[in-house]
Amino acid sequence: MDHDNRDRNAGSGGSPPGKIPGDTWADGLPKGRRWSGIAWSLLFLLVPVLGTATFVIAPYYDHWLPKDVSVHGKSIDGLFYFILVLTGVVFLATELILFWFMWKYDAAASSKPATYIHGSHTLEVVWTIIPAATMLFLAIYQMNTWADVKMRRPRMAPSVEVVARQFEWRLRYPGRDETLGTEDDLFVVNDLHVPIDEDFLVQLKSMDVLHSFFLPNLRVKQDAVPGMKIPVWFKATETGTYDIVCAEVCGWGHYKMKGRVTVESRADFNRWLARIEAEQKATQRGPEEIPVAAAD
Ligand SMILES: [Cu+2]
Repeated sequence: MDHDNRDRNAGSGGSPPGKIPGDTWADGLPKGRRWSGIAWSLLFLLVPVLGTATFVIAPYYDHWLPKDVSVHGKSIDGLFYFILVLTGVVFLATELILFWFMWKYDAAASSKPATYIHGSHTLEVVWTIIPAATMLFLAIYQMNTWADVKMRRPRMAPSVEVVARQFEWRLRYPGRDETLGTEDDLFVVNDLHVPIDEDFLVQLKSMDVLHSFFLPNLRVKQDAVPGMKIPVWFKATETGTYDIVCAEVCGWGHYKMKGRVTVESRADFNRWLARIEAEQKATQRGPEEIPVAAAD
């Protein structure tokens, strides 16, 4: 290490890099140094290689985006891939340059001391403007998708009210009167049913803490905030049963806060609603059956 410092200091101190007899920059270093330089370069090369390999292999092991079964999912996935390619190219370029510099300018392999410069004003302006322009472009480019998913709400009454609570999803369907908050409302837990090819509007609430209503296959993710009624909408395009998960650590039981969403035809959906209605009626006691408290 002494050798390093001596030569570096010589390089930066204005005096010409003095050559100490029998002790040149490379000769004086122990042999192991060269191998450690190679090892470190290759170790850093592993980052882009393994990073890329992970992304290439992941889809084959089903560790990739879940199947998209929503109308707006296509544009969300498109944005995701676009940003992934953009950042991926920058990531690969910087990692490969890092590797190349470590390899080429390995102290043990080079006889020249480091040159000190004061940087380049032009270069700094360029590498500030390019990312800033890219971010601005992305901000504008994604606006329409954002508006579709979060701003252009379908004009309709809520199809269901979803109330998140530790640690379940309480669902409330408007009954036959199609109005929430009336006597014929239907109550279900963790089992959301949705008719296919129809706009579906959820009124999202939280009973206790912050939760996040996440339907991966429908590309829906929205925080549930106590004290707020938040509209969430989507249109499902494929029948099947998919996950509902909570995407916000909300307490000890967060991991088990999951439900399922069943996308089905309008006829099946109506049949299911009728069944829920019948079950609910069967378990509800009429006013005459409620026992009157015995007088003391
Ligand atoms: Cu939660």
